[in-house]
Amino acid sequence: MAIAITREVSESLQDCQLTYLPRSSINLSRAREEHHQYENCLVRLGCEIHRLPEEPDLPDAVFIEDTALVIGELAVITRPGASSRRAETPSVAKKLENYRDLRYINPPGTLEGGDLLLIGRVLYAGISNRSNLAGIEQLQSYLSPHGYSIRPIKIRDCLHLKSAVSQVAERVLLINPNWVEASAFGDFELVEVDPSEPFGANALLINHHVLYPLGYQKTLHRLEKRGIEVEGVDITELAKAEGGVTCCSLIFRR
Ligand code: CIR
Repeated sequence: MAIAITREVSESLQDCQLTYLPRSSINLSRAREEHHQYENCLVRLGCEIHRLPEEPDLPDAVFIEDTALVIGELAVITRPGASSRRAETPSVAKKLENYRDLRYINPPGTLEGGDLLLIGRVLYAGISNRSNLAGIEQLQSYLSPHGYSIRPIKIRDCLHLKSAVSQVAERVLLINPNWVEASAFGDFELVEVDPSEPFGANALLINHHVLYPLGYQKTLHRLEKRGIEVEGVDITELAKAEGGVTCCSLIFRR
């Protein structure tokens, strides 16, 4: 069974980092309810939830994906490019040390998990405002000995690589081609987001099912037309904090 580490939504979520969206009022109790429904969905898809306690003073701590990369052989604790998020990592390291040997991204490297798309033994690593080449090179030094190859990719106009592209089936990616060069993924079949839904490229593939936000109906229909089975989740409030479905969990095999 897969483990999904999550973290309760912080009471200070309203003060989250925002890069591309204007600040709007977030309903905290609704955000918490969405998060619990998201966890329930992960349980239905075969995960065991390990929820870390709330970090009241760390607004973005619910977006736990950004703090680590877990692979079969080890876990890498990131160094978020957003300095307000660096205090999120120690509690994640403490949890992950029960399951994996840990490695750390050190200055001047920065890295956030939202920039990492792992498909088999190939890791696509977004070069973004949050993740730099120094961070990606450190990651490479930890992963290469285990047979992983790293492909750095520049993104534009979005927060993370996985805002622009994510995996929806073994050889199928969901992509917003305005935010990342589609040719970088030439080996894959690509489903494009509906042009009216630029934020719709973040999907979470788990056990052959895709968790996908209910807010992007046109793209959702494109996925269904392609024969991809979708579990819709409402993340309206979390999306106001620029959160998506991949970023609320760290999923790995025991
Ligand atoms: C941030 O800007 O860091 C948060 N407000 C949102 C992080 C979303 N993370 C992700 O998609 N991996």
